[in-house]
Amino acid sequence: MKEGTVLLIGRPNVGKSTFVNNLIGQKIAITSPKPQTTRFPIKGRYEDERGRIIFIDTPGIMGKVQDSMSQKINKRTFDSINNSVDAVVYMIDHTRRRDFEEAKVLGTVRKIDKPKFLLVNKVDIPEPTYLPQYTYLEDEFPNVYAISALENKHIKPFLDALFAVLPEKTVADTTAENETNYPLLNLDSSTFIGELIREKIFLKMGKEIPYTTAVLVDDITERNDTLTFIKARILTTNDRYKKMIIGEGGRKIKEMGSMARKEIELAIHKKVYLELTVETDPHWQETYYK
Ligand SMILES: Nc1nc2c(ncn2[C@@H]2O[C@H](COP(=O)(O)OP(=O)(O)OP(=O)(O)O)[C@@H](O)[C@H]2O)c(=O)[nH]1
Ligand SMILES: [Mg+2]
Repeated sequence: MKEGTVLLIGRPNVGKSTFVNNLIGQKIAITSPKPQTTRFPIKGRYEDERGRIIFIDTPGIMGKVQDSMSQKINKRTFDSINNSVDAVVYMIDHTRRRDFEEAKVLGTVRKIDKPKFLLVNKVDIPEPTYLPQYTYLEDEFPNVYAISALENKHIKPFLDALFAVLPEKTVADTTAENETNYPLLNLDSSTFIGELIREKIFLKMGKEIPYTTAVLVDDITERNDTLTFIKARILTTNDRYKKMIIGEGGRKIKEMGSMARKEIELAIHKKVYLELTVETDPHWQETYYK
């Protein structure tokens, strides 16, 4: 049996979280078309008859870091590169031009001395394609696989090659991490529920607003066998954004709350009452993203 830890790295938006969710067959990381949806490394376990792999989905590395928040998020990805990693998966999106940001990620990947795999994602999209801009990477990465994370297609040859480089499991390795939270390994339920709510903000609000927000889950109480009460707060940096998040007649927050509630209900197999509010806190980044 094999057992190993695999780091997934790439620019924002290339499809890293989509890939991990669809491979594992359960949503562990939120996804959206906006960059840096993922804010911290998330560990999920994949298992089959060959063994188990712990994938670490990381936040996309931002090229131009203008604010302290992206700087902190980038740092979390850099910090997740360490010796406990057995292999690295570098994911690119052929539908986007290679640019300064890609060069920054490639520079980071180059410094990692582990077996490396290049995944060319989104091959279900025929065009636009900038594939010719990336073919030079084939010299550097002997293992190149074109996949569709969204459709979970063409994954098998990659997985076969990945398992081949992972170490044989030793007896000492058998203490599995956090079995109860399988397959999601490093987020507690309130953080995960906060993430599901945050995803709806990324999906439903305009370009800038998601970056002014964080979600805090204050209470999860099982009222009875069938109903769970959840109280959560969206924090944003100013009153103008707060108004937009609430929307006319509370329509926007109701829509996002209802989407999140339905998803939480599916995840926990219970009815959920979600009390969702918005608060202005100009300093949440300093308080919650140290
Ligand atoms: N068509 C297509 N879209 C994809 C594919 N993989 C991901 N996407 C879409 O690309 C967008 C970004 O996907 P994510 O999984 O959030 O990307 P990420 O790399 O985790 O992004 P960050 O967390 O911001 O670093 C989402 O809208 C996905 O639905 C794919 O294989 N094909
Ligand atoms: Mg992500």
